[in-house]
Amino acid sequence: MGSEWLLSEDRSKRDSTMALDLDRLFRALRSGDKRAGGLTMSLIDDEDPQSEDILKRLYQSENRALAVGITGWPGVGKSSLISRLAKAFLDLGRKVGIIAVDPTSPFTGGSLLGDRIRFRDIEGNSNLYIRSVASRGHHGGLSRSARAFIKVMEVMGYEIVLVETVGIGQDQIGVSLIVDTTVVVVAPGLGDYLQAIKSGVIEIGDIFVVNKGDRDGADRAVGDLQNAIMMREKEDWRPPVVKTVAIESRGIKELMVELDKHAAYSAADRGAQGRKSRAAKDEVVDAIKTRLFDHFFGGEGLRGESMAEYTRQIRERKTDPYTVADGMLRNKGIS
Ligand SMILES: Nc1nc2c(ncn2[C@@H]2O[C@H](COP(=O)(O)OP(=O)(O)O)[C@@H](O)[C@H]2O)c(=O)[nH]1
Ligand SMILES: [Mg+2]
Repeated sequence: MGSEWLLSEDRSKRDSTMALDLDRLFRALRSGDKRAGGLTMSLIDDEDPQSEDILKRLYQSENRALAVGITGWPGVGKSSLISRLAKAFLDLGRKVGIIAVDPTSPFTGGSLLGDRIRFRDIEGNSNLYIRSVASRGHHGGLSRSARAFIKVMEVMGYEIVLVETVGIGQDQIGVSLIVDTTVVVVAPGLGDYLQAIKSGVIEIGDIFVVNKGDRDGADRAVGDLQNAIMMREKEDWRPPVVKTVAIESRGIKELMVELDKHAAYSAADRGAQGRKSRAAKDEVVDAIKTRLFDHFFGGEGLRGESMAEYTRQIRERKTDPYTVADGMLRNKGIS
């Protein structure tokens, strides 16, 4: 078997009639081969026919990575913080993965290689692996791909995986279910942190960071957050608030200490295990949905000719989506 396509992320080189040798792929992954990692993640992102077999194998790995979600609004300093954290872990000799779910992240675009001085001392480090989640696929959100990417990095021997996500909403909540620790980052000014308090983000944070601690209002933000956390339902883990100045690498050690504490706590905690169970249940439901969807549409997706006709009728208000769905299910002998 030729190896060009195995070692290339250029899928067009792959003969579509030839199945990928998964034993070989996983040997390459376990040896830490980044090209094999890139190929595996692309196959998953593209929902390749072999991606489920790949996912099954990923779950058999005994390697474990600590996955940390870093979340918050654009501009609060997530990427800066991640680069500093990555640097600190790399200095300790750890293998660090970064997954950018944020499409605007400098990790995903050319600016990573541009003039952003904060990345200069980590990029190119052989113990660092950066990937972005490219597509939502049609079967799951970004969190589905991100979860698989964490597992790929785990198999490759990465010990810490930092996942950058932006904004709030389903994807954000989804991401908090697939990581071990969720760090919510806010910044003083602009009312960012007050928005966080109002929007329910408080509920998903295991650790809070007030970044841009060099700015006015940072201490007030810490206090406000602490108060908001007090209002949370009582639990054994009291989320700490850490003040950082990412651009000066200040507060990074303190954040690492809290990450360590939380890792130790959640390894033993029933609440954290409950969250993992919920995440596992979501995955089973996802898998069932995918199977039902594929079975129902027979690979045609929503592109079929009759679908075009239905959507026209819905647009023209001659029918509605619910009646169409009922009709389609009846045609297939379901319901
Ligand atoms: N003053 C100050 N600026 C910061 C700090 N951390 C990041 N920034 C700046 O804030 C901007 C946004 O940072 P970035 O990491 O891209 O934020 P992200 O969108 O949350 O990933 C950049 O111009 C950073 O240089 C900090 O601690 N203090
Ligand atoms: Mg960013």
